[in-house]
Amino acid sequence: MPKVEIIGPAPSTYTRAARMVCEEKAIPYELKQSPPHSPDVSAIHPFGRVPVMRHGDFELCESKAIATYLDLAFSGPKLIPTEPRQAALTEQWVSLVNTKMDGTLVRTYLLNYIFPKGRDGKPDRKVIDSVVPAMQEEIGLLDRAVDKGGYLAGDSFTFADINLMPILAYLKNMPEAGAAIAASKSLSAYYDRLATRPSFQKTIPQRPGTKAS
Ligand SMILES: N[C@@H](CCC(=O)N[C@@H](CS)C(=O)NCC(=O)O)C(=O)O
Repeated sequence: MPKVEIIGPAPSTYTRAARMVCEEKAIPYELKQSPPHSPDVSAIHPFGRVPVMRHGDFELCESKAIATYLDLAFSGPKLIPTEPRQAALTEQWVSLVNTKMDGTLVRTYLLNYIFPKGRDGKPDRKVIDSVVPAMQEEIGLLDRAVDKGGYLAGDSFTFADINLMPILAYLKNMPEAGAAIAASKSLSAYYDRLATRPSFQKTIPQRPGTKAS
């Protein structure tokens, strides 16, 4: 069988999620760190977004679609459950995170710190201050979601958790979001527990200039 190629930069949360699927299922894969809108990526994704995937002559874009393909095409633990309620809850949490929270937590809050666009190259305080209440509300929602069963989709680890963990990893290191997560006992415990998984540890993005292990 040809090797799976995951194409996208390691720091991308969505690329990391696709890699975590490979790690969880012990799928041999190669990471090709092409940026969004590069020819490699745009040849597969109509809007040039990462990650994209190649497996032999099969090319695919969109992280959830990639996860579904890998989960169905390869053996190993099921990351997208087949039991109807658990499957639907997994889908629900992927959708909530990707269609709403990604906008608040990543595109607006986080990227303002990582790629500051304010005066003097500093984060734009106005944008951050205006998004903090929505960020805190969403952290609270996630805290309540994982409180009962210890995972987003009930009581087992699924792709919904894989999809969220790379986002939390960044947020934990940001001032307001880090404080909100620290104050959310269930979410903090959830993060600490899931962060020990080898799939998470092996996909930690390396800082530029350091060697990937
Ligand atoms: N719905 C896409 C979102 C992917 C996405 O937005 N990736 C970001 C990097 S984390 C990207 O490619 N950004 C460049 C852009 O939007 O032009 C997926 O799930 O794969």
